Amino acid sequence: MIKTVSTTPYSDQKPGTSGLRKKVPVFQQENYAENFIQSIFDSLEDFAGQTLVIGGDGRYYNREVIQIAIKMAAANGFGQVLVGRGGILSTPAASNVIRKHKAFGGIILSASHNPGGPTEDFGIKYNIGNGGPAPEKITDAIFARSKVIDTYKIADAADINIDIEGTHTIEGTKITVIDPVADYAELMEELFDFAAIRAMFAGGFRVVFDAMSAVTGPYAKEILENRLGAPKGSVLNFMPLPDFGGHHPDPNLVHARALYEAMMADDAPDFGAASDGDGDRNLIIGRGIFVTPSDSLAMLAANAHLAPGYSKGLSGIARSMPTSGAADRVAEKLGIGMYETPTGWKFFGNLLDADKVTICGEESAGTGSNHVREKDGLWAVLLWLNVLAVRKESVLDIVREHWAAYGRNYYSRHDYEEVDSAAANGLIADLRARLADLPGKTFGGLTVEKADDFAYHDPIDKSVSEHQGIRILFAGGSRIVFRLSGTGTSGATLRVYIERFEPDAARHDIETQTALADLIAIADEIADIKGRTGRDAPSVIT
Ligand code: G16
Repeated sequence: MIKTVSTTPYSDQKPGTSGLRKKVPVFQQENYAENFIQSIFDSLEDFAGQTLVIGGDGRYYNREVIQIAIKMAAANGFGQVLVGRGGILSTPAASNVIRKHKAFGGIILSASHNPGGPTEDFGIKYNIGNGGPAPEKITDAIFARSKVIDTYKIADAADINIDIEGTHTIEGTKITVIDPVADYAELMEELFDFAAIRAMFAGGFRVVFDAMSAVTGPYAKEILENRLGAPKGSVLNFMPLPDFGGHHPDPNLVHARALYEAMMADDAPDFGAASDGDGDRNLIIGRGIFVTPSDSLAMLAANAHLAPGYSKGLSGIARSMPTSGAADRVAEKLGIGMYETPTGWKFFGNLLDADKVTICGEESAGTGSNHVREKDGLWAVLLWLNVLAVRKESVLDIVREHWAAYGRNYYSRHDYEEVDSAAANGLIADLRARLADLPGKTFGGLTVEKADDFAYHDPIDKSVSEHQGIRILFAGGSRIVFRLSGTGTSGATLRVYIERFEPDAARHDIETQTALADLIAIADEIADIKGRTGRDAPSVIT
């Protein structure tokens, strides 16, 4: 039986950078998840009889919402639902399943790198038929609908057993529980030279991958250990846990500190990597060298032709605006297009669909390609391994050679988390009001050349996205960007992105914060960060 349930709207269901993210108790309010899921369905057209993919990163509350989403998809007329076994699908794997099975779209339950647990974070996002996050046109429609919704539809059926692969029927809708890893592992085998990587491992190359008790564990075990022959134990923390073992499943130098320390030791493995809660972010560390996400994008773009899936070369590269300009130099040398988009993977979808770009990346530890429409942590790890297997050089040597050839973009992001929202909004509003006065002014010996509030004009669908970050560009190529995160769940997070270009190879060995010290001081002077936030130092430096 299909029930139509009366409900009242919530006013706070506005999707952020990547879907709706809130604390678990918020999602546990009466009809909260149901309202949002129905608002998604009400914003879509012509999906009767089509396929919907449902999966999540296994965090606390995943299983409950998986059952709700299945029953609501059945009640709303989808013909088929594909759900990952155990309710698990990494974000890139979900994107792949949507594309491979020609689904209408997918619902992904994740709050990415945010912590999980009864009082921590949960999230729901909708991906469209190309496998990518819904564009703003759709997320705006979902939010508008959520503000007036008065009923939702749900099948009055028993929970299905999502822990065993098989097929069920609810109200005429076929529900198939699928292996979450198989399709994804098969795709990786098509893209990369598994024989070369296997030979490298057999020759004693040591890899360590920290799955951070999150969703990539089963994927990394299957691919790195079972298919590529890395020794058992190469994948750490491989059991997905609802609370990620009490940690932040965020692969950065703060939350993956132990991996970083291990990789800086004299007897470090050759290659260290980690992924986040839902498997779309990556951390890359060679013995003695952390590769910043911006550099990793540039280096992967410069070497991608060494992997079978990219042997024909790249059509173009895209990066989010706050990501460093390192990839721009690679695009220039290759003579291919370079696109600068707002923060948010959804902005890459049109460029990928139109084959304007093959590889995309963001400073926030996301890299990916046209193989799916999400960033992909394990993909980045495998592309690095493929490059290392072919070049037979260390990560450190590859990084140094790259800087020598292209110059080095010193780069760091300073985050001020859980800042008072009014103070953070005030800081940005004040900068915005002063943009016209900044050019020509000198701070610490650096002259502002240009200052603006980044706006993106999508070259494919002609949509315009404004207010995407305050950019202050200095003569000589240095840059400071200020923006507020769209993924936090309490207060505001101020992100300050700092970049300096250094062409001289003799000056490529300076510690990053030291190399950027003058710009860091200028950022505080221009925006009065300490005064406005009351913080002496950032909460996280990456
Ligand atoms: C999401 C988006 C990314 C974005 C990141 C940080 O990643 O998909 O495109 O760069 O958030 O966004 P913000 O600076 O607004 O917090 P994820 O891994 O959280 O899904």
